[in-house]
Order: sequence, then structure tokens, then C-alpha cells
Amino acid sequence: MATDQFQAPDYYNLDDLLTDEHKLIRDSVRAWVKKEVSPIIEEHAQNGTFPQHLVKKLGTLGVFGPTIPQIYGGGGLDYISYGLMMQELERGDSGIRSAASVQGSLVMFPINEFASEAQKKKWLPGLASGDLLGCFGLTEPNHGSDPSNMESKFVDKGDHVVLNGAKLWITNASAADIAVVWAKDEAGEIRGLVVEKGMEGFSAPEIHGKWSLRASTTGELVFEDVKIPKENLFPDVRGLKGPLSCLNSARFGISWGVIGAAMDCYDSALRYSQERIQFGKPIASFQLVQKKLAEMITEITKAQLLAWRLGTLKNEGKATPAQISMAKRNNVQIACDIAREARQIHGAMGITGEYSIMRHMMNLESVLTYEGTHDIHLLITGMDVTGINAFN
Ligand code: TGC
Ligand code: FAD
Repeated sequence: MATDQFQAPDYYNLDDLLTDEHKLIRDSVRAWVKKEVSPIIEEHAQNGTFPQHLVKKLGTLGVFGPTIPQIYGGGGLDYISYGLMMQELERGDSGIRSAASVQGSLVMFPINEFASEAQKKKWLPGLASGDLLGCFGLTEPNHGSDPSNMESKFVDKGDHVVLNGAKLWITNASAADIAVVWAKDEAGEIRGLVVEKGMEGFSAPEIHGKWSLRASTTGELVFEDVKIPKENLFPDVRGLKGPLSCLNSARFGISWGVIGAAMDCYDSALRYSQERIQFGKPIASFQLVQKKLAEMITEITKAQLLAWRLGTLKNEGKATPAQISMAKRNNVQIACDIAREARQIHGAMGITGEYSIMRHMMNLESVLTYEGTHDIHLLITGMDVTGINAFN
């Protein structure tokens, strides 16, 4: 892969909206990505391997659970800091951002929100430091967009429960030490529980053959009569709103993260178009190439403004799930479009691992689907503005 020459676009002086602390955090994660991710990521993606050695380093960097209180090892930071971290990680690769999103928003967030004090003390510090890696099991083989119909269930056996079922498409699954799993009790109510690696009857086989997120590990969670102590059940949450509230945090992070991938594609395309000579002049001098670049920077700027405003609302505790859906859907879509246009500007070079473009493009196909598909988020917006639920 060519040297990482990334220069972040800031067409509307958005840095003026950030505090000095935000910029310091953003710049330190940016520098870390250049040093630790850019030199190795293409090879991992080509080989379909997860750079597991980065987990501990990500913990040291402080990107696991940055909004979690410091007493549990988190950063105690605001949501704009979190968003900027996700932007920079995804500038490197969506798979690295995925690992951090899952750890922070889908594993640490529910433990912090719904777990007992003893559970928080047991798991949060190790997750924050990267000594432990977690995963989040909501999706099942037969239930993706409709998790309310999940089939995984557990029965009460006095001091423990016995869990049966399966989860599919789970980020970090085979690498994880613990899994936050959502399953129904005997009354059919959704509960959250922590399943630990090594528990008898629990396995987490890896899914192979992906064309997307190849530097991320994705797997299954299989539960065959897994005996789980009752201390591993979250006491403070019942129903689908439990897992869906975790998704609010992760979707928020994605709405920032994908801007990083889009910025990387735009930056690379801009540089390439100024250097590549055809018909005796740089391809940047052709109007059709300029149209592509002008539209890319316009969409990036709009996405940055949407994410920043959403971050301020989230900091004030005012961001609604529907507002988060709009930002996730819009920003992932524009990132997909930008990756595709950037690929065209790079011509044949765009299909190689010399540039990050095609890797981003393929990664973003997963991002379009996970955490709620593009169309599910459209229907959430539709429901919000019309008051009519198109799901039921
Ligand atoms: P519905 O009846 O609308 O709601 C059930 C209950 O949940 C509440 N609720 C929410 N609460 C918090 N946040 C949200 N975003 C919420 N949305 C709904 C709702 O108020 C209700 O509460 P209550 O008290 O009345 O019980 O539920 P539904 O069954 O009709 O489904 C609605 C729908 C389709 C929007 C929802 O199921 C959905 O979002 N589906 C998409 C599934 C999804 O996003 N899965 C993601 C899996 S995790 C993942 O992909 C990780 S990838 C990570 C990575 O690698 O980065
Ligand atoms: P389906 O729900 O079967 O949808 C298929 C198509 O039908 C989509 O286009 C969808 O928009 C459309 N559709 C469905 N219902 C409707 C409707 N009512 N109206 C209109 N169209 C509809 N899940 C986890 O729990 N944890 C993870 O860590 C995790 N990581 C993932 C990592 C990767 C790489 C991927 C690809 C997925 C991951 N997922 C994870 C799963 C992800 O959340 C689901 O794939 C997603 O929610 C969609 O579910 P599905 O794939 O079953 O598609």
C-alpha cells in the first residue's frame, strides 16, 4: 500500500466548532491510525484476518467506551469526542471502527446502563483497557431487521439459567472474551445476559468468505444448553428497548465513522486527479472529474454538519432515535457514493490495494446493512414524520 498521505478536508471551517480538547483527541487518534493501522491494514484485509494485536493498543488509546465514567475505566468524555474517534478509526478501516463501536456502544454501554454495580466492576475496566474484548448478539439466522421475533431463549433453573439458540453475523464473535446476548425468558420477555468464553455448550465459529469488512472478524454464537449463573443477567432492563438503546449509541458512532471513510476516498481522489495526466493535462482539469470532486466535498460537508449537530443534541440528552437514524442512513449512503466515485477517478488503479478506495467501498456495503439497514432507517424516519408505523 502507498504511504498514507491523508489530509482531512474541512471546507466549512468545522474545526471552529470543536474545542481544543476535541481537536487534541481527534489529532491523536489520527496520528495513531497513520502509525498503527495504515501500514498493516491492506494486508489484513487481503488475507481476511483481524489485527488482534491492535485491541490492547486501542484500549490504551482510549477509544473503548470514551463516554463511560472514569470510575469504571472509561474516558468520561462527551459524544463529539466519541464521534471524532470513530471518524478517525474508520478513516483507517471500517473494521477497526467496528471493533471499537461494538466494544464501546454495544458491550460497555449496556453494562454501564443496565448492569449491577458488581457486574460493572467485574467487566468495565478490562473492556476499557482492551484486556477483554466483547461482542453483542442480537441478530439471529431467522431474525435480522425484526429482532423482536428472536428465538433464543433461556429457562430459570434456580441459581442459574439455561440458554439455547444462535446468533449470526456477530462482530468480534470468535475473538471475544464475553458476549452481551439478548434472549427471551420463559414469559417471552427480552433480557440481556453476559455469556463468557469457555462456558460449556457455548461456541463462536468464525464466518469465512466475506468480501466486506475483511479485516474484522465476524462469527456465530451458538448456545447449546449453556448454564449461566444468574449473576450474569442484567437486572435493570426488560424488552426490546434494551438492545435498541445500545444501537442508538452505535448508530451515532457510525454516522461519524463513515465520514472518515468518505474523507479518505475524497482526499485520495483529489490528489490522484491532480497527479494523473491524460490528454496532456491533469484529469482534475476535466469538468466531469471536477463535478465528482465538487459533489463529494459538498456531501462530506453536509454529513459533517449533520453529525456535529447530532453530537451537540446527544451531549444535551436531546437526540431522538429517529434523528440518529437519519444521520446513520444519510452519512452511510453518501460515503458509499463517494467511495464509488473515487474509485472511478482512480481508474484501474482504484481496484488495487495500492489505494484504500476499494477496501472502503466494500466495507461500506456492510455498514449500509448493519445497525439497521438503509431501508429500515428510512421507515423509522417515515414513521416519525407521519406517525404511521410501516413495520406492523
Ligand atoms: P417497536 O415496537 O417499535 O419498539 C419496541 C420497544 O423499543 C422501543 N424502541 C427504542 N428504544 C430505544 N431506542 C430505539 N432506537 C428504539 N426503537 C424502539 C420502543 O419505544 C418500544 O418500547 P416499549 O417500552 O413500548 O416496549 O419495535 P419493532 O419490533 O416494531 O421494531 C422496530 C425496528 C424495526 C425499528 C427495530 O426492531 C430495528 O431497529 N430493527 C433493526 C435491527 C438492528 O438494527 N439490528 C442491529 C443488530 S447489531 C449490529 O448490527 C451491530 S454491527 C456492529 C459493528 O460491527 O459496528
Ligand atoms: P433482513 O432483515 O433479512 O433484510 C433483508 C432485506 O429486507 C434488507 O434490504 C431489508 O432492508 C429488507 N427489509 C426487511 N424488513 C423490511 C421491512 N419491514 N420493510 C422494507 N424492507 C425490509 N448483528 C448483531 O447483533 N451483532 C453484531 O455485532 C453484528 N455485526 C454484523 C457485522 C456484519 C459484517 C454484518 C454484515 C452484519 C452484522 N450484524 C450484527 C447483523 C446486522 O445487524 C443485520 O445484518 C441487519 O440488521 C439486517 O438483518 P438481515 O441481514 O437478517 O437482513
